[in-house]
Amino acid sequence: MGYKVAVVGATGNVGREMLNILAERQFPVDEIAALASRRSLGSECSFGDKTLKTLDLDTFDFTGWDIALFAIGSDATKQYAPKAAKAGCVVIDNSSLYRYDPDVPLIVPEVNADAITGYSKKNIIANPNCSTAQMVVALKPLHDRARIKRVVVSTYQSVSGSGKDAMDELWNQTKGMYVPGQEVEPSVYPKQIAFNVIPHIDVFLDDGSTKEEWKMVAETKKIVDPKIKVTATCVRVPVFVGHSEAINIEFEEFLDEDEARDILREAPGVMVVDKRENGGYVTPVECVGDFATFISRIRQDSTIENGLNIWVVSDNLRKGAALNAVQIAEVLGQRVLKKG
Ligand code: 2RA
Repeated sequence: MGYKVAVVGATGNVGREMLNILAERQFPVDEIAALASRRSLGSECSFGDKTLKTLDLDTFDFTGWDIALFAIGSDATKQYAPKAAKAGCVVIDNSSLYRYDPDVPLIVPEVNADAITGYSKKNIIANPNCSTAQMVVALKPLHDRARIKRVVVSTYQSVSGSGKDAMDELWNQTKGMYVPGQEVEPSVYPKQIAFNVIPHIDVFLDDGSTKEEWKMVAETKKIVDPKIKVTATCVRVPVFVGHSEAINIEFEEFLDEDEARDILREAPGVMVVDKRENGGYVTPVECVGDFATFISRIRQDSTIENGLNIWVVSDNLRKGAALNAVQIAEVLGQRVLKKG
């Protein structure tokens, strides 16, 4: 016996990946519903070798459904998630709406799966921001060995994190650079993204950081350890899929780079690719479609007493969103709902 699972926002980048990954990982599904807004009604999406017709989220009754994976914006989530939760369907939400709610667990299964027991307060579980997910998978095993004091991270985030329109903008703007008369002005982004990088993701806050940077700080503290100091610079780069991060870590005690590498090789969800030679590291184009969080360039930071630098790359639509949500559903099924 399996679960009745709804994917809300089934026609978006993340929603489609949720359906793909539910099928790839053979999640025990008895019935699947692909839900979308009225404007996407009737469109089709794949679930393994099946084709699903999208259903209207606005009129859908979640009564009797076990799990709803939400992949829509915070405003729409605010309207529909409580309705699903109240009907007894456990919501796993990819938006930022509930991530900082003390009554909602924020889960990366490789890091804090035990926190899932807190789901019953609101019948909602939050999925972290994509740039946070891959970082905490890398930090947690090192933190368990040599308590982390401080993290300085620079991200190189692909345009798929902004949605399909952003991917189209990168594609058309790049083409337009070579075809006179087909230039494409910035619209999704404030500045040109083709052959350029933009040090601005989400809105600016009063202290000069952006909300994306604030999310990495707040979510790392909630998922790993509130005592860890984090400072982030989040940058959009002309890559279609795959977020990369240069992470500098300061520990309470010295951690040798070789021991760090051995720890990461054994860590759940991690694939270490780290050779000090041409190509001995992972780049975004190589992570697309993979489940792993790849870690390269592991090396001491000798400018501080207990420092380490690492390079972390992962498919932002998978570990950064859809895969993590499905993994949460797996933990929920195994530890709580116990069907299937
Ligand atoms: C981004 N992390 O990359 C944000 C939302 N997915 O745009």
